[in-house]
Amino acid sequence: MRVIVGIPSYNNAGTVSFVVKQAAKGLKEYFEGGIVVNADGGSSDGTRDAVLSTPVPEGVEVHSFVYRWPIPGKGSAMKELMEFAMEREADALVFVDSDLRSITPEWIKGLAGPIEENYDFVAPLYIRHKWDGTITNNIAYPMTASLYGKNVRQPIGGDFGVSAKLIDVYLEDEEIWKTHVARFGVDIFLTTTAMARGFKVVQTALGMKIHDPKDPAASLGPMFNQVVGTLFSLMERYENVWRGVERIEDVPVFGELERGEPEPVKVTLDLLEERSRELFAEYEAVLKKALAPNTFKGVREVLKTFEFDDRLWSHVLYDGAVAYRDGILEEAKPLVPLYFAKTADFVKRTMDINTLEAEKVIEERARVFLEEKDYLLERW
Ligand SMILES: Nc1nc2c(ncn2[C@@H]2O[C@H](COP(=O)(O)OP(=O)(O)OP(=O)(O)O)[C@@H](O)[C@H]2O)c(=O)[nH]1
Ligand SMILES: [Mg+2]
Repeated sequence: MRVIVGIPSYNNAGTVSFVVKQAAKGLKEYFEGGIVVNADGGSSDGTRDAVLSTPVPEGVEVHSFVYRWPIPGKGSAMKELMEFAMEREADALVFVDSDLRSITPEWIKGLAGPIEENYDFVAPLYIRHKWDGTITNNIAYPMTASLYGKNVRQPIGGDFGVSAKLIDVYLEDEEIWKTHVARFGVDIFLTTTAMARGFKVVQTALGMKIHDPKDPAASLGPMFNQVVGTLFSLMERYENVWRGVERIEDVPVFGELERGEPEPVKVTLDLLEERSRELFAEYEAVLKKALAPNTFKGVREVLKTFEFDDRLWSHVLYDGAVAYRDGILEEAKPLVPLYFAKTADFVKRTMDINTLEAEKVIEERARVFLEEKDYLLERW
């Protein structure tokens, strides 16, 4: 099987060489070689030099290019990595992030191996610190599971394996690459498209994910807007798929997930609450129009205590999706203060428990979202 590993990057000189090395080792060990290719967004810190000067085993080629697609973002890099993979007639393309510090050669086997067994989309399954991946845990996971009925725990993990057949579908409509999909919307686009179009989906156990994490209130606002905007637009497109889904089915897992407590991720609770209140005041008028009266009333109460139950949170996102469809919300951004509030609630609720125990809180959330799906169906 011809395997290519694609690495999007933007100013990752400090970490990318390690990723290239591990990827190259994985290709050599498990696939008799292959290509590692980097698509860079015009880094100024020498990222491309770091890629190209990494020593790799014989039989592995290393390439690096600056993507040409005019929208700067992770999605544009991934689009051109897919085009590269098609030109080279790859059977499987593996994406890995350039800020990973816990990647091993086995990740390449785990992400590409299932393609050999006729899967088309391989999602990562890793242990992440309870406060890493707050957009995943609060939104992408419960929404995707309850809408499309597949229990994929890391729908926007960033490290994926895809088949050539699926790449054709990702590249079929150029227009989509002019949206938030060109930025951080790309991960939810890849996962949702694979599910909604009926491709064979699997998860693969990768152990821990350790990367350069972000403190939510300080730097996750734009990412929220791009991920949630994409998720909402795809709801319009795949309405006929998710409408009929009434249960969440398990998705097979390749390999076995080890246990352990990952290194802690920093979350500034005060900043979350402060930014939540500030941004809520800024967007109050549009939120009043976008949310159902009861939901709006509920979130006003939330901002007093930062206790935010999953049922109300599901209504916020479901109302948000409807308002987005109707053009009342042109972007998902006005929901950012509520994401911060929900994250504050989660941080407080999980202050004294470990990552494994926090998992239960998140699984329960997906169950609540599914229960509340009737609410979405009524409003949609
Ligand atoms: N080419 C390119 N790559 C990017 C850009 N932004 C991010 N990336 C790459 O996309 C990958 C993921 O980006 P991160 O910033 O680590 O985001 P993340 O890990 O998904 O998000 P967090 O979980 O919030 O940390 C990394 O390999 C980045 O280098 C960009 O504008 N252009
Ligand atoms: Mg990262």
